[in-house]
Amino acid sequence: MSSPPGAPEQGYGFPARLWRMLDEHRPPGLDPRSWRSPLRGPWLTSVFASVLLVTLPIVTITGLLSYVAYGTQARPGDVGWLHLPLFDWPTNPYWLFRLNQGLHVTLGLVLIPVVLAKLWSVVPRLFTWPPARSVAQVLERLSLLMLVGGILFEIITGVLNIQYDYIFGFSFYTAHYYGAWVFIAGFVAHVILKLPRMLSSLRSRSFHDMLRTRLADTHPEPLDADGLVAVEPAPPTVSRRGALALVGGGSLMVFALTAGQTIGGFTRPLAVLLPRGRDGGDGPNGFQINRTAEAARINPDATGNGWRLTLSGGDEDVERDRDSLLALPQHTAVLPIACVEGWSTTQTWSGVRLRDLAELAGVRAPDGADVTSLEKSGAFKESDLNRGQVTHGDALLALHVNGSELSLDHGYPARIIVPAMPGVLNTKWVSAISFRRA
Ligand SMILES: Nc1nc2c(c(=O)[nH]1)N[C@H]1C(S)=C(S)[C@@H](COP(=O)(O)O)O[C@H]1N2
Ligand SMILES: [Mo]
Repeated sequence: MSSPPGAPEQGYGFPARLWRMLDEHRPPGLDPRSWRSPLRGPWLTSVFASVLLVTLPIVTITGLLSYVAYGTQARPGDVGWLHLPLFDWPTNPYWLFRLNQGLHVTLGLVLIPVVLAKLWSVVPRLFTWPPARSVAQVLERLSLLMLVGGILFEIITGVLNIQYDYIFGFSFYTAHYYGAWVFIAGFVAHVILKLPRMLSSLRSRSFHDMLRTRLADTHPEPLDADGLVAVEPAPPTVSRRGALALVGGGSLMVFALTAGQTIGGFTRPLAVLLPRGRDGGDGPNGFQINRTAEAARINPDATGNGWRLTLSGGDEDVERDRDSLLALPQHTAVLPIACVEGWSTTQTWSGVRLRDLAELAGVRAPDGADVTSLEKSGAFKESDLNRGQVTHGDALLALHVNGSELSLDHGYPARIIVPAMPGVLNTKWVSAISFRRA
């Protein structure tokens, strides 16, 4: 078989002709030459890449840890064989989940400008034609699809979730988790393929010098094999340091407008980008409310004098009204509510120790507990605590906060508060606790 004239020598007839045909039939508009920024090039791309190489693993690992913290709440069946080997999420130190989730959400948000800048810097690559010339290239492009698709999906679902709470119900959780694994696969492949080029590109010019180069002295990088550098560059309108400042400034601004929700204090009112975690009103119950009693359709009558707490797990169920719970030894602990959405708030809670309630129920060494809420629908009607979360000395069924009765919106007549536990498990309007025996 002979190659058609002009086809690459090494090609067999068919692929060579195919490539030539594709080359001649480039879809209109798919022309890398239409990307003309003189800043694009391996060095700039590698600067963004090196930032993401260090920081994205932190976002990923804190995300996976958050999944572990959900424990049995995550329902193993939801994610099939991707279910992580579960270990019991600890109760010490009490700020562990707050730190984990604050990092995950804050860093995830702060990196959005860097991710967008990195995508901008490689966008001509999306317009190479034909898209791939070998099996290796097809695989590389597939890993890119997982990387880019994965991270955009995680950003979009993550931001929607923290803005609108659980608009996806628990499927947000599963979707964000699957998306994470697609991203992880793409990220690992990409790092293996590109790390050497990233390092050599970073060495191609001095970062220090680049920060001192003005607009007038800004020139394109030498043409590169990947086609990042514009073949017909336009005159520069911003220096590289200007571009880096723009991206860094964007990240700083996101930080300033979001981090207050978890750092608290005077920074809290600054978190204007977030719907929760700003002003919770005044007084002892004046801190953020994730979902009001009305939104949760709590019938106020059910929380009045007729309310009883049912304790089970022992030989017989035990019922207590609020006054008799108040007659038990009360314990006080300063603990945060740390929501998976990233906001947190630390308050002084008092109430009955869960381990005392277990004893009252006749369960001497509880292995965990199932908590039921008056709330009849949605994801919150039940939650599952592990052994440490029941036996820790600061694990409470809280009746008071900051010296006052709990407000209805914060879970009156009684709510769960446990150190280092994801906020979502701190069930409000508790109606029953079922202890598991060891
Ligand atoms: N019954 C019930 N418990 C609940 C919730 C809820 O909506 N219903 N929200 C949970 C979530 S997601 C968080 S972060 C905390 C928030 O508590 P707060 O509203 O008192 O701040 O309560 C948790 N307990
Ligand atoms: Mo939450």
